[in-house]
Amino acid sequence: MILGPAPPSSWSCGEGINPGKALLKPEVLITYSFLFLTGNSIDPSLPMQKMMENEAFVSFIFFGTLLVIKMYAVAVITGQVRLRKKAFANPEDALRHGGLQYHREDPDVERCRRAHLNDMENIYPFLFLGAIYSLLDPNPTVARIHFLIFFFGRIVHTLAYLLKLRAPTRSVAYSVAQLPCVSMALQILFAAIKSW
Ligand SMILES: N[C@@H](CCC(=O)N[C@@H](CS)C(=O)NCC(=O)O)C(=O)O
Repeated sequence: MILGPAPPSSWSCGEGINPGKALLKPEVLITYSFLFLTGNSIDPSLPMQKMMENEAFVSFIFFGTLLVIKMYAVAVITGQVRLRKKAFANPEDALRHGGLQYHREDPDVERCRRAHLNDMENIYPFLFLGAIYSLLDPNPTVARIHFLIFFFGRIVHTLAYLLKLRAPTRSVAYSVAQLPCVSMALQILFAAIKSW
């Protein structure tokens, strides 16, 4: 059942620095908490609801979030390798774990850091391109193929980096993951030019 009220005009948080106005108005919070607790669906004209009806966007959210979690995993692994190899980035950490001599670099830690840096160079742009591309109303299957290729390319890239797999495994994974990004970038540019 569609029960929701008209989308509130105060839904946005961008009302500037005005101490008289709440960032998110209490009546909005109360209304939506009520709808949530009573199990009633909210008005499908709400932007977020609309977004979640976009199959391509839902696929993008799914794979994008998995890749963000993968990046967190690399960060955790980096910390574990630091502890195991006793190679700390800061003197206070080294002091806590045996002495200042452990304030040093280690090739395995640096490898983890390079994997993470490469993720930042590639996954951050993907999060931008994928979001915009999804809003162009692409064929959901084609969109999912784009996201899947990028996702598996980046997973293999990380595995190849951390497990020191034989070259050119990492480079091939990197290149394969770039393909859907180039495709999405071109489609976004064409769409932008068309509606210029
Ligand atoms: N910033 C990258 C740009 C090119 C790139 O991302 N290459 C891939 C495939 S060879 C890579 O895994 N580079 C290793 C890295 O970024 O640490 C680099 O310096 O290599």
